[in-house]
Amino acid sequence: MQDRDEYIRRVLKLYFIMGSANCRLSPAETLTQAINGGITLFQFREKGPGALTGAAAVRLGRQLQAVCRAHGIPFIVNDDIGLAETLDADGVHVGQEDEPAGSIRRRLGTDKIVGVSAHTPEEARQAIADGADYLGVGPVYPTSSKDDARAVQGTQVIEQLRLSGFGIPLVGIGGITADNVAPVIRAGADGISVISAISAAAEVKEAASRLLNAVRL
Ligand code: 3NM
Repeated sequence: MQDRDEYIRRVLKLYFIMGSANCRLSPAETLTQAINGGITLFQFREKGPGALTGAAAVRLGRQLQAVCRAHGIPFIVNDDIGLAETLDADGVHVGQEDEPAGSIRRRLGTDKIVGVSAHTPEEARQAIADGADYLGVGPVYPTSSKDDARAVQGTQVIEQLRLSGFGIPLVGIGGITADNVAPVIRAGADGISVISAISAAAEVKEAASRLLNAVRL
């Protein structure tokens, strides 16, 4: 358990989330550059305007998974457990509105990574009881990448969780950039999860590399 937590904390350092709607370059090119810049974990999140569905989503998922595999980066699927199973992804990330983590854990088995979005100590407690490997906590700052994001909470929930003894691996998410990452780590997050700070950057590789340096400071 200790080893697993350490592994999860390590891969959570710079957790890049992306789907085709988020990219300026092609998704594969964006991901390749992000990996070259130092991302430690990738989540395929095919949502938003023009998002691919069905066989096209599976094709893109396979392509991005192959890029991850070639570089030893774990590949997580957002929400869609069926897609994660089809691709034999390394794990899934789910929100509070999705299938409960306990049932996902039973479906996927103990080896896969299961991440859960949590906004309160109660949701965190439930996720841990359900066998979650890590929590995503946000939105820390305003974000335009998620239509149904909750109210901005700053670093308050992360601090609250750590102060009340939650030691589970945890990332902050929402509006995080190289310039505002420091308070997120100081609050107790093991890493950060970003979409636009990498996918929409003029220089994707440099943006990822700057973020990684900021997380390590
Ligand atoms: N989940 P960006 S915020 C996917 O609060 C997602 O749970 C959030 O994108 C949450 O880094 C968010 O561009 C969007 O702000 C993050």
